[in-house]
Amino acid sequence: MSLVLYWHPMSSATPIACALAELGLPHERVKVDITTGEQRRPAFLALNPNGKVPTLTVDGAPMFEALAMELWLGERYGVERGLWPAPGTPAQLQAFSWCTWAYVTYGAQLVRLQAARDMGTPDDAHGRAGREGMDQLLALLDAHLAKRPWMLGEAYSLVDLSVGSVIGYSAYIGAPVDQHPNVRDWLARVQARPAMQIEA
Ligand SMILES: N[C@@H](CCC(=O)N[C@@H](CS)C(=O)NCC(=O)O)C(=O)O
Repeated sequence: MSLVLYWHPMSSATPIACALAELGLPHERVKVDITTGEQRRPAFLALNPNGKVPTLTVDGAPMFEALAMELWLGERYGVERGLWPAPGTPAQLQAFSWCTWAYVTYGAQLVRLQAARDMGTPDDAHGRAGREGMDQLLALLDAHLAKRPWMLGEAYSLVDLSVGSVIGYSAYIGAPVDQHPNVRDWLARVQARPAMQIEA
């Protein structure tokens, strides 16, 4: 199967590049310079009408949205590598739930802070509300991680990579995890994985 990742450094494509590395999957990388508008070229829009990275092609067939790629990579390649739960197990239900939680529920708070930052007013009402919303969700995550070392239990999985990528980015833009020691320690372990060190 041929995989091509369209990416830009330090972007939403980064977790996908890391997941491909964690899975040890051979693939081609095509850099799309989103600072010069390459993402709006017709050839790229034909792959992803949103004009965004990441975009992944699988034997030439395109897919978009990082969350969709993470779930698909887990299902397609993760199970056989011990990095994703087997179909039909309770752990698989948790995998879908937590990855979606990170991108959708936590992500909804994250974008409020991101928007405030982009406006140059990270401490305005939106920024504060976003940070508060994330803090409440981090408390929930902290309670989850108090009972298990990794998101799904005793073993690292791509769920840690997905959730950790979102939480790591939010910490980077100003929603620290220091008040949540289980999250803080888990995030450090996730970020120490060799696959997270690649240039992406
Ligand atoms: N929800 C999308 C977000 C993708 C996204 O916002 N990508 C940004 C880079 S972080 C992008 O390509 N921006 C280019 C643009 O908006 O023109 C996903 O998860 O794939």
